[in-house]
Amino acid sequence: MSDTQANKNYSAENIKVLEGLEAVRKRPAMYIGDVGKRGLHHLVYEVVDNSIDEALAGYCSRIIVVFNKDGSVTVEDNGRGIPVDIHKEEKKPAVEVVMTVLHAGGKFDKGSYKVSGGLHGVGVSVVNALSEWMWVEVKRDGKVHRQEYKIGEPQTDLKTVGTAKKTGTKVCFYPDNNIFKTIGFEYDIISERLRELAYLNKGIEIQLKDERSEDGESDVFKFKGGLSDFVKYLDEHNNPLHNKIITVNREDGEVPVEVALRYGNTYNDNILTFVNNINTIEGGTHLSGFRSALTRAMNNHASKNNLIKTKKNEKITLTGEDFREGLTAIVSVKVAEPQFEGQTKTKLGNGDVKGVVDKVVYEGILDFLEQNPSIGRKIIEKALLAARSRSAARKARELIRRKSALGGSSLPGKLSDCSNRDPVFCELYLVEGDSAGGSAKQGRDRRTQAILPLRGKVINSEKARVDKLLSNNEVQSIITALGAGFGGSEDEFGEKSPGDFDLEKLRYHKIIIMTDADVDGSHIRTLLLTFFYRKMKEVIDGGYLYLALPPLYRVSQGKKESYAYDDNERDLLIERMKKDNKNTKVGIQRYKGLGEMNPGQLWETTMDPEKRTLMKVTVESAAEAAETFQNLMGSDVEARRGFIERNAKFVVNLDV
Ligand code: 0RA
Repeated sequence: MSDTQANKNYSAENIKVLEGLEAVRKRPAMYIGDVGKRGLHHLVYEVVDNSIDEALAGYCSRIIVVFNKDGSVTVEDNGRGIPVDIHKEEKKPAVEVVMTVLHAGGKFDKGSYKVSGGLHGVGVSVVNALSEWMWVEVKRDGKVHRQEYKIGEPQTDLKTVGTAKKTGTKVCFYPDNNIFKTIGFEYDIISERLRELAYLNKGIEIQLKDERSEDGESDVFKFKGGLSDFVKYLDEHNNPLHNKIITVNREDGEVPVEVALRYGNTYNDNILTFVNNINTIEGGTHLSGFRSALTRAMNNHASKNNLIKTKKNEKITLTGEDFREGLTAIVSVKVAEPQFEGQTKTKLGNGDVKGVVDKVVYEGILDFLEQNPSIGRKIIEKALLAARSRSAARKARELIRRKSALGGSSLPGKLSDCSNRDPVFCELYLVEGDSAGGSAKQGRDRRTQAILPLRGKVINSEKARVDKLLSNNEVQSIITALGAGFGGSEDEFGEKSPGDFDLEKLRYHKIIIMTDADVDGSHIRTLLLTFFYRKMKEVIDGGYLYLALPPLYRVSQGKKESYAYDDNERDLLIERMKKDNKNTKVGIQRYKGLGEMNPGQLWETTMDPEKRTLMKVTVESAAEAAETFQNLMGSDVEARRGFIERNAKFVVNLDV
């Protein structure tokens, strides 16, 4: 502790501050989600969010983020600078209060859209408390003011350290190694988010520089087109149905709504929704409003202009699903007091937002289509095609349903089912290939573990229309084995009709994807994740989908053998075996495929509930898998392989 501070009597405020910081350090996950990679990167977002707020208030045009050589991160903006005058209640410079008092951000609320209770917006003091060291420099009133901290505690009073012509805020922090599992920032994670922020807040320049190495990367994100540019970016690999992007931007009323959308040649939709710049992956009331408005506006436009031309005896109603086929859309709203719900607190709950978004988007789309009738015509034509294929799909689904209803042999022939009938205890292994399937079948606990070997190609759910998807043998087997049906159209509230997919009927409460640890394996895993994400998201939401984690190596010494699940572990095992005798022969076998293990080994390493590690698939990771495939569309096979190899890593990032 510095002299100045030691000489001071501890005031009630000081004690309050220390208790606050202590609480953060004791339960960091409560404030930043977790202490893994995600939580670590969250620190940067937290700091950047403050600068974004300043930009949204109209005072800041540029934000610079730097990964420094020493492992710290600097975030600098050209805003007004955090105020430095003495805070009346705390009797300290306002900047010190912001940096050290939990939730002090609110006291300086500029009436903008601060996020309360959501993922972000916990305040920069949380970052400070979780940093080995941190400093802030404020350029304001012609001076540079500086203060330094260690694990959230000021090391000196706020000092003047120079003169300044301009204004701005610069903070630098070094995350605490004792709190975080890892303190290595990943360029790609931060750059993706900064790019997103630059799209969502058009015109703001956000720079990112990696100065940790000589040839470090750098980016400058600044998008005049905002959400339109975002749609173009997401659409990069698709052929657009129309060039011009449909935009809605209505600032009036309590809830500013911004929407950009375009149709492409794909069959799924890609609707990203944001509330106060936070990606609401679980959707919510703004998404409901958008979906309802889209369907109504399109149908209204179609009937007004007599665009639904049917063949004789054909009856077609265009549903929301038809208007979402091939749709890329961004919905961004600002809500003063957002209520976040759902598993990951990324679902907007504010009821009034639905009506606002619905009204604004309905009017906006209708206006656009009236001014661009040729685009309207193309969209309605595409929706008609979608409706016709939906009807074909319904017939295919009926066929599957009828097949399964035909008495005893309802389950797929290649399924080796388990004997237990209580889904809670039952597991289904989706296994790549017949030989691994055979080993799994022999090695399993047949009471609770069912095996479904996947022989043929699993179709890419990202690329195929539903009717085609349902004619794929592997997809059919999975659907019948799970026993919960398939599909059914959601209405704008996200509700399904009876008789379609029903989670209650699911025959297994653990569905485990078990693939080889090679490129083909990761390909199949991605295809399966994409299928579940696109077509049975309920299974992921329910927490029923898992990845098996087979070992990569067998390390043996005489009769002793151990398994390693990554290179690090392998090296540790070798080291341990060689500890007593440097010349000991250690055998290393790299498993390329599950088929190289005998049934006993497969059981012991990958299937035994007592010993195995399963990774639960999260919606985020599955979404990432689906995205991977979107990027693959249209590219050639070689490029595709390269892409898969480079992206196979995402599996490692899954939550355990
Ligand atoms: C409160 C009031 C004012 C500015 C800020 C906060 C501010 C905070 C941060 C955090 C990072 N960069 C920032 N820039 C500004 C404005 C007070 C005034 O000048 O009237």
